Amino acid sequence: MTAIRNQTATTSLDVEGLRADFPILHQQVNGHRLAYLDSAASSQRPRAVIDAITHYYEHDHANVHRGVHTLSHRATDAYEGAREKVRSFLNAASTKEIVFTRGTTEAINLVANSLGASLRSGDEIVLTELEHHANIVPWQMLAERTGVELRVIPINDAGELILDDYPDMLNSRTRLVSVAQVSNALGTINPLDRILRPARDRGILTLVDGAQAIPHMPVDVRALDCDFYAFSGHKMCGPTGIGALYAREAVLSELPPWQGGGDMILTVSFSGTTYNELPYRFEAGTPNIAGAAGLGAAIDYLDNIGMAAIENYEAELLAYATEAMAAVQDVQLIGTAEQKAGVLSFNLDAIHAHDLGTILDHQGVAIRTGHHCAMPVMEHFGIAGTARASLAFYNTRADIDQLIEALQVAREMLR
Ligand code: 7TS
Repeated sequence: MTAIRNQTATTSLDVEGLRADFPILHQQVNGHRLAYLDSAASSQRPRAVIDAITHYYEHDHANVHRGVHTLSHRATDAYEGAREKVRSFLNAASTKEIVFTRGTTEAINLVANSLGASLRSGDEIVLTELEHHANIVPWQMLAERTGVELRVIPINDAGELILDDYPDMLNSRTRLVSVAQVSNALGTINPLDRILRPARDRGILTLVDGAQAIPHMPVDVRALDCDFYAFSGHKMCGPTGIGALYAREAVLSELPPWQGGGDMILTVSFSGTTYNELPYRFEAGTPNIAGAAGLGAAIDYLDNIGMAAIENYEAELLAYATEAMAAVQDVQLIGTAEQKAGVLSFNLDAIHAHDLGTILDHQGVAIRTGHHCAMPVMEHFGIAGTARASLAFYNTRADIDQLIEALQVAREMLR
């Protein structure tokens, strides 16, 4: 760990030192230095996270919660210790409010099933046009089962939510407002205060999809005053297959479980079953213990750098990248919101995004191409997909320069 904790300064990140913590970044890909610009899909992991997982399996593994032996205690400590780290990272009031899930997708499906059990035909759920499919399809499936209706806040051509009519969309039938904090396809940072407060004022529940926010900025669920907050570990330097749902205790305690099995019960008999206390009622079966240990290490790592410092550094890098992109002839930037996180979605003239991605890969530049699981966004812009470069704190201007050079090569090749 080389960076010094710093919550305010803008240029204090020792990025080269931080990069040294990430073994995967130091390799040649297709004969070139690797420029990894796909962190919105999945970030990379520092040595500390890899070591935490290895340490767990080499020293501490056993099943959690039910053993009397030492290893089971250690495994339980690793798992519950990670829950406390998540609580602290989100500033939640209690670990009872932190449910481990496979990630954002499972967290949203949990809410769609558990909250969904009490929704009826004619109830309404408000989403936005810029959601990832993970915050659309579970609600469509619920709509098919129950007849709930989905209302959608539209976006403008900069990729910003149009909130003029939003307060009027809320009515006595609205049960939930579910919205991304940051768009994965466009990078737009949504004005959550303008979305959550009108809902809270009317007693409507709110869910924030934090998948693209939590790796890039400080998050405080009590300051946001949301009822649910969903995120994935693998986008914030943690392992795949682990994430969490924050749920306000007063809300979660009223919800029925959605999966049944071991660990989520107190007693089981054929005459009836009683459920465990929070949050275990929502964690059926043997959980991803090693994943939680890795996520805990990722949180320690990010905390040590400081999320405010990360946010400031990435904002500078985004400004640099946006300016550099604008100078490349024939590039159309998709998503030009005033408030943006480190995502550059673009098309290069008539070149198919997949072809562009392949040519860039041949030059060591890793970006993502396609609809980014946000097909309604693509529909809005009348395009099939985009090429998307996405930033993390371990990216540098050298990565951006390599991207720009590779784009120039692609332009020459495909003209
Ligand atoms: N919500 C948002 C805003 C996302 O960006 C993603 C994943 C998800 C939910 C789902 O997260 P998961 O960890 O459960 O899969 N986004 C992306 C992406 O932009 N490219 O690949 C995955």
